[in-house]
Amino acid sequence: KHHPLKHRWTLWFLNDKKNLEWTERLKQVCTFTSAEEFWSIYDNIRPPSCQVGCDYNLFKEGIEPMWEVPLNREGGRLVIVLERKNSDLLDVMWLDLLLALIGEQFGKDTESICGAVCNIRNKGSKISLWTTNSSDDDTNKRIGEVMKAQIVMPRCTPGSKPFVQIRYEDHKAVQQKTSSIVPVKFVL
Ligand code: M7G
Repeated sequence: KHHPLKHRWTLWFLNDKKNLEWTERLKQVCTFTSAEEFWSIYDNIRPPSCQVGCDYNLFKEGIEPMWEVPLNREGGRLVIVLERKNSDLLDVMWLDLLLALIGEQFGKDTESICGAVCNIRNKGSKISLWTTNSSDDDTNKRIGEVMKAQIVMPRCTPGSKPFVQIRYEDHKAVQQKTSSIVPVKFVL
Protein backbone atom coordinates (compact mmCIF):
# COMPACT_ATOMS: atom_id res chain seq x y z
CA LYS A 1 0.00 0.00 0.00
CA HIS A 2 1.23 3.46 -0.88
CA HIS A 3 1.07 6.23 1.74
CA PRO A 4 2.06 9.50 0.09
CA LEU A 5 3.44 12.26 2.32
CA LYS A 6 2.21 15.83 2.12
CA HIS A 7 5.70 17.16 1.39
CA ARG A 8 8.72 15.82 -0.52
CA TRP A 9 11.73 15.41 1.81
CA THR A 10 15.44 15.23 1.03
CA LEU A 11 18.00 13.53 3.27
CA TRP A 12 21.48 15.08 3.47
CA PHE A 13 24.63 13.82 5.16
CA LEU A 14 27.59 15.84 6.45
CA ASN A 15 30.66 13.62 6.79
CA ASP A 16 33.36 13.98 9.43
CA LYS A 17 36.24 14.85 7.07
CA LYS A 18 37.34 17.90 9.03
CA ASN A 19 40.13 18.73 6.54
CA LEU A 20 37.49 19.65 3.90
CA GLU A 21 35.43 22.83 3.68
CA TRP A 22 32.06 22.47 5.42
CA THR A 23 30.16 22.77 2.11
CA GLU A 24 32.32 20.02 0.57
CA ARG A 25 31.43 17.70 3.44
CA LEU A 26 27.70 18.08 2.77
CA LYS A 27 26.07 15.58 0.35
CA GLN A 28 22.51 15.12 -0.79
CA VAL A 29 21.53 11.45 -0.24
CA CYS A 30 18.01 10.99 -1.61
CA THR A 31 14.47 12.36 -1.79
CA PHE A 32 11.34 10.46 -0.73
CA THR A 33 7.64 11.10 -1.07
CA SER A 34 5.92 8.20 0.75
CA ALA A 35 5.99 6.54 4.17
CA GLU A 36 7.20 3.29 2.57
CA GLU A 37 10.14 5.03 0.90
CA PHE A 38 11.01 6.70 4.20
CA TRP A 39 11.20 3.35 6.01
CA SER A 40 13.23 1.67 3.26
CA ILE A 41 15.79 4.50 3.54
CA TYR A 42 15.70 4.60 7.35
CA ASP A 43 16.26 0.84 7.55
CA ASN A 44 19.36 1.14 5.38
CA ILE A 45 21.20 3.93 7.16
CA ARG A 46 23.14 3.79 10.40
CA PRO A 47 21.53 5.38 13.45
CA PRO A 48 23.03 8.78 14.34
CA SER A 49 24.84 7.42 17.41
CA CYS A 50 27.18 5.46 15.08
CA GLN A 51 28.19 8.64 13.20
CA VAL A 52 30.07 10.86 15.66
CA GLY A 53 31.27 14.09 14.04
CA CYS A 54 28.65 13.90 11.29
CA ASP A 55 25.25 15.52 10.73
CA TYR A 56 22.01 14.13 9.36
CA ASN A 57 19.65 16.65 7.78
CA LEU A 58 16.12 16.12 6.55
CA PHE A 59 14.89 19.16 4.63
CA LYS A 60 12.01 19.92 2.33
CA GLU A 61 13.00 19.23 -1.25
CA GLY A 62 14.61 22.33 -2.74
CA ILE A 63 15.89 23.81 0.55
CA GLU A 64 19.60 23.26 1.16
CA PRO A 65 20.40 22.67 4.86
CA MET A 66 22.59 25.74 5.20
CA TRP A 67 22.31 29.24 6.66
CA GLU A 68 23.04 30.96 3.34
CA VAL A 69 19.96 30.01 1.33
CA PRO A 70 16.99 32.45 1.21
CA LEU A 71 14.58 30.39 3.34
CA ASN A 72 17.17 29.99 6.11
CA ARG A 73 18.83 33.41 5.94
CA GLU A 74 16.33 35.07 8.32
CA GLY A 75 15.64 31.88 10.23
CA GLY A 76 16.69 30.07 13.35
CA ARG A 77 16.42 26.77 15.15
CA LEU A 78 14.58 25.10 17.98
CA VAL A 79 17.37 23.06 19.52
CA ILE A 80 17.57 20.26 22.05
CA VAL A 81 21.07 19.63 23.43
CA LEU A 82 21.53 16.11 24.78
CA GLU A 83 24.19 15.81 27.44
CA ARG A 84 26.33 12.72 27.24
CA LYS A 85 24.43 11.08 30.07
CA ASN A 86 21.31 11.20 27.84
CA SER A 87 23.05 10.11 24.63
CA ASP A 88 21.18 6.80 24.66
CA LEU A 89 18.11 8.86 23.71
CA LEU A 90 19.65 10.35 20.57
CA ASP A 91 18.51 7.69 18.11
CA VAL A 92 14.95 7.40 19.40
CA MET A 93 14.43 11.15 19.69
CA TRP A 94 15.78 11.72 16.17
CA LEU A 95 13.37 9.11 14.79
CA ASP A 96 10.50 10.63 16.79
CA LEU A 97 11.32 14.04 15.32
CA LEU A 98 11.47 12.70 11.75
CA LEU A 99 8.13 10.92 12.15
CA ALA A 100 6.50 14.03 13.65
CA LEU A 101 7.80 16.12 10.75
CA ILE A 102 6.92 13.88 7.81
CA GLY A 103 3.71 12.82 9.59
CA GLU A 104 2.54 16.47 9.64
CA GLN A 105 2.29 16.71 13.45
CA PHE A 106 3.08 20.44 13.18
CA GLY A 107 -0.04 21.07 11.09
CA LYS A 108 -0.10 24.31 9.16
CA ASP A 109 3.08 25.43 10.98
CA THR A 110 4.97 22.93 8.77
CA GLU A 111 4.93 25.81 6.26
CA SER A 112 7.38 27.63 8.54
CA ILE A 113 9.70 24.62 9.00
CA CYS A 114 12.60 24.13 6.59
CA GLY A 115 13.92 20.88 8.02
CA ALA A 116 15.44 18.90 10.87
CA VAL A 117 19.10 18.55 11.83
CA CYS A 118 20.97 16.06 13.99
CA ASN A 119 24.54 17.10 14.92
CA ILE A 120 26.31 14.10 16.47
CA ARG A 121 29.09 15.32 18.76
CA ASN A 122 31.11 13.87 21.62
CA LYS A 123 30.61 17.08 23.58
CA GLY A 124 26.81 16.61 23.39
CA SER A 125 24.65 15.97 20.35
CA LYS A 126 21.96 18.35 19.12
CA ILE A 127 18.58 17.73 17.55
CA SER A 128 16.91 20.73 15.97
CA LEU A 129 14.18 22.03 13.73
CA TRP A 130 15.08 24.94 11.46
CA THR A 131 12.33 27.50 10.94
CA THR A 132 12.26 30.17 8.29
CA ASN A 133 11.48 33.32 10.34
CA SER A 134 13.38 33.84 13.59
CA SER A 135 11.15 36.84 14.44
CA ASP A 136 7.89 34.90 14.35
CA ASP A 137 7.86 33.98 18.05
CA ASP A 138 4.23 32.79 18.05
CA THR A 139 4.80 30.22 15.31
CA ASN A 140 8.21 29.17 16.62
CA LYS A 141 6.80 28.68 20.15
CA ARG A 142 3.90 26.59 18.85
CA ILE A 143 6.34 24.39 16.93
CA GLY A 144 8.50 24.12 20.06
CA GLU A 145 5.52 23.07 22.17
CA VAL A 146 4.76 20.23 19.74
CA MET A 147 8.44 19.17 19.91
CA LYS A 148 8.23 19.18 23.69
CA ALA A 149 4.99 17.18 23.79
CA GLN A 150 5.97 14.64 21.13
CA ILE A 151 9.75 14.33 21.42
CA VAL A 152 10.76 15.22 24.99
CA MET A 153 7.83 14.39 27.29
CA PRO A 154 7.38 10.76 26.09
CA ARG A 155 10.97 10.13 27.30
CA CYS A 156 10.37 11.64 30.76
CA THR A 157 9.14 9.65 33.72
CA PRO A 158 5.66 10.68 34.90
CA GLY A 159 5.74 13.70 37.19
CA SER A 160 9.42 14.45 36.58
CA LYS A 161 10.66 17.70 35.10
CA PRO A 162 11.78 17.51 31.45
CA PHE A 163 15.47 16.54 31.35
CA VAL A 164 16.24 18.92 28.48
CA GLN A 165 15.26 22.41 27.43
CA ILE A 166 14.20 23.47 23.97
CA ARG A 167 15.85 26.78 23.04
CA TYR A 168 15.30 29.04 20.06
CA GLU A 169 18.49 30.42 18.49
CA ASP A 170 18.73 32.84 15.60
CA HIS A 171 21.04 31.47 12.84
CA LYS A 172 22.71 34.88 12.66
CA ALA A 173 23.54 34.73 16.37
CA VAL A 174 24.94 31.20 15.94
CA GLN A 175 27.20 32.41 13.11
CA GLN A 176 28.43 35.42 15.07
CA LYS A 177 29.15 33.51 18.26
CA THR A 178 32.64 34.00 19.64
CA SER A 179 32.29 31.44 22.43
CA SER A 180 30.01 28.44 22.91
CA ILE A 181 27.40 30.81 24.37
CA VAL A 182 24.67 31.82 21.91
CA PRO A 183 21.96 34.34 22.84
CA VAL A 184 18.65 32.54 23.17
CA LYS A 185 15.33 34.04 21.97
CA PHE A 186 13.19 31.86 24.24
CA VAL A 187 13.29 28.63 26.20
CA LEU A 188 10.54 26.02 26.52
P1 M7G B 1 27.87 23.17 13.76
O1 M7G B 1 28.15 21.84 13.17
O2 M7G B 1 26.50 23.69 13.60
O3 M7G B 1 28.24 23.21 15.32
O4 M7G B 1 28.85 24.26 13.15
P2 M7G B 1 29.11 22.25 16.26
O5 M7G B 1 30.10 21.50 15.42
O6 M7G B 1 29.75 23.20 17.22
O7 M7G B 1 28.17 21.33 16.92
C1 M7G B 1 30.25 24.10 13.14
C2 M7G B 1 30.84 24.86 11.98
O8 M7G B 1 30.38 24.28 10.75
C3 M7G B 1 30.44 26.31 11.88
O9 M7G B 1 31.23 27.15 12.68
C4 M7G B 1 30.66 26.59 10.41
O10 M7G B 1 32.02 26.75 10.13
C5 M7G B 1 30.20 25.29 9.75
N1 M7G B 1 28.76 25.38 9.39
C6 M7G B 1 27.71 24.89 10.08
N2 M7G B 1 26.56 25.21 9.43
C7 M7G B 1 25.22 24.85 9.85
C8 M7G B 1 26.89 25.90 8.31
C9 M7G B 1 26.13 26.50 7.25
O11 M7G B 1 24.90 26.46 7.22
N3 M7G B 1 26.83 27.11 6.28
C10 M7G B 1 28.21 27.19 6.31
N4 M7G B 1 28.83 27.84 5.33
N5 M7G B 1 28.95 26.64 7.29
C11 M7G B 1 28.31 26.01 8.28
